[in-house]
Amino acid sequence: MAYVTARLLARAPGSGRVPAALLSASTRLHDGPIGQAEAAADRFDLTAYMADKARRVDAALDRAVPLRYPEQLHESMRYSLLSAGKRICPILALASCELVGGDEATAMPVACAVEMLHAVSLIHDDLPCMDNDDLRRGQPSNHRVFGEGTAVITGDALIALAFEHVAASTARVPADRVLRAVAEYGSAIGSEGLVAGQFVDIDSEGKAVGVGVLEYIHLHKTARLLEAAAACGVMVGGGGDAEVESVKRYARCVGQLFQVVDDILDVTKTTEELGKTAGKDVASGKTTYPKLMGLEKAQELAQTLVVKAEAELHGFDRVKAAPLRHLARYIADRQN
Ligand code: GRG
Repeated sequence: MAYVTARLLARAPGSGRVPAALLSASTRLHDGPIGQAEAAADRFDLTAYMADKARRVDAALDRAVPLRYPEQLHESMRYSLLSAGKRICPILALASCELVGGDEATAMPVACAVEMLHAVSLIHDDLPCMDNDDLRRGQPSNHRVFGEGTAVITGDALIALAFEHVAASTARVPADRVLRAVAEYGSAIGSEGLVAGQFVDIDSEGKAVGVGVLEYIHLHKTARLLEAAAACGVMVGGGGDAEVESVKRYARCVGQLFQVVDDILDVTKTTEELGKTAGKDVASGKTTYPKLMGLEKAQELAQTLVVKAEAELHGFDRVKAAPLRHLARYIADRQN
């Protein structure tokens, strides 16, 4: 989706980076000349940042789930949790903590917890009674390796561990903040969060749904967990209520953006370019943004969501906000 940044940010041809001088007014904190640190923030290397954070999250997840008795259950937990994902939720938690001046170690337990919850949602989503998918992250899905019963209780164990991990491993954070983070994750995955999105999705199968229902599904299935990750990062990092609300609105835009882009790629890319079956949504009759509003309007919606996401970061330090600003652009620009 190069057109998103091309139109929004007037990216210099061939540079692959956004020169500070070319940033649109909406992405600037102030109208004066920007300083060296801010110019560096605009040249931010998101790929290196994400690789570095993902490596540390993986090491922390590895420590959080040692292979102990009963071995097969813990092997199953580790199989899904440590498989190669993008780690967007945990990175969002760490970046949000650092946005408000907290350090990485403080947010690592909430970062690990959100990846555990994300892993549960993928394990359960792949089950024959749900999406019935045999492949996940390029390897056989959990139930194909460990069996359906083990896949279900692996999810149960990971949910319990996620909450235990936040409560027991978050260090040097006032207890009321940890408690708020626990409540945030509970609300994010519950019957008005992720589970609600999944329920409405299943319930809508085979029915003609409008934009309102489509949006409800994506805001609950995808955006809600991202919102919670960002919110918990700010909570343990010492941020105030207004900062929590800003990052939640940012993450909500990013979550919706992720889905709009997914739908657009399905109809604009080949199977080779995507690395998964292109045109699957159309073939299965799935309701998508391009189907409901047309490709051009869906592309406009993606652009609007990037602008809205970035606008939520305007009140924060530009340098500290660089990872989140570039993450939104990365999600808009991804090609597969
Ligand atoms: C109680 C946690 C819990 C869940 C039960 C099954 C279920 C309810 C919800 C399913 C939610 C679901 C599968 C949402 C999709 C979210 C999403 C955008 C997944 C795509 O993730 P990738 O492929 O992730 O971008 P990785 O981590 O592989 O990079």
